[in-house]
Amino acid sequence: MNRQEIDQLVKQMNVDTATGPVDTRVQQIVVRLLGDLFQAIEDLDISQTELWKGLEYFTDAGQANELGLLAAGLGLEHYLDLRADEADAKAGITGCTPRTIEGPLYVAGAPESVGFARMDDGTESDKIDTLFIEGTVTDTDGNVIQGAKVEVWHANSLGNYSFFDKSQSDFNLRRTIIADNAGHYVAQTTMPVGYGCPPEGTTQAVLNKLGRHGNRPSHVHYFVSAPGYRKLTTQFNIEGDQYLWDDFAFATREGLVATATDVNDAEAMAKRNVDKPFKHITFNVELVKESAQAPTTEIDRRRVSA
Ligand code: MBD
Ligand code: FE
Repeated sequence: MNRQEIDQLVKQMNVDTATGPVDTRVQQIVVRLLGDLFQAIEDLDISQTELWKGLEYFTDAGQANELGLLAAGLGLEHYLDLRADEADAKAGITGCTPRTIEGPLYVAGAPESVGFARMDDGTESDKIDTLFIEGTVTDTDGNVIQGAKVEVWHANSLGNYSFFDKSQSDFNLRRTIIADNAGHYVAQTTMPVGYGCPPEGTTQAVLNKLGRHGNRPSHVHYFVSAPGYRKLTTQFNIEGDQYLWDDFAFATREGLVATATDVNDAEAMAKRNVDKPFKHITFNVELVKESAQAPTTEIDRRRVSA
């Protein structure tokens, strides 16, 4: 069949058959995606077995709750960031901290504190470096944003995230820090280790077919928000990790690479109230004012909340 015949057939089956109220946006998208799928079946001569294997794959990926992971791994989530960047550029939005993907592992409801939070539950203190993260939230002119909400989450020494990894305590390595009167936030935590897709999982199965690995560099996620400003979804990825520029989820971006410096002088340790050398990362955040010119950065997606 040619495209005209395909589109005609899709319309006959899914548009002309409507007998009740139609969500025209859903109809538009379904019709387009079905037409594109039928066309791909034609062009690639996709067999019936291949088609059913594909549907079975989505069943399995959904049952494993890996569709969010798949979207990250295939670059769909990064592509949406590139589109959002384009829309920002068109709207004249510049100068703020770059966005990068949320990923599938955020959990709402983390403990909240002002200015400072200890993020780790202490169970890995003996086997991994302590990390202090600090920064200031400002607007694009450098004015501090008091009370900005800084949501931070990251992996443990095995690259695993609490909640999804049931061996960790509730909200381990997840906190909401309200920037103090100087727009400053400080987090005491442990050095994250890069995530790897579950080796026997559905996402890794596709990556294997593509000859790809499923690893991320060491990184820390952020949502930063304040009234009147566009919500920022971002992360920093840590210099020195072998996957820094080989991230299976394509989240590392210019402007989002952080260097962890070693701190081992007694005075600094005393000031931070720790008894061993630690790592330190500065991550300042610049938010841009809310704008009607660009699509909202408040993304509605299903997120767990604990
Ligand atoms: C992660 O930690 C992550 O950030 C992404 C994008 C995908 C899988 C695991
Ligand atoms: Fe992550």
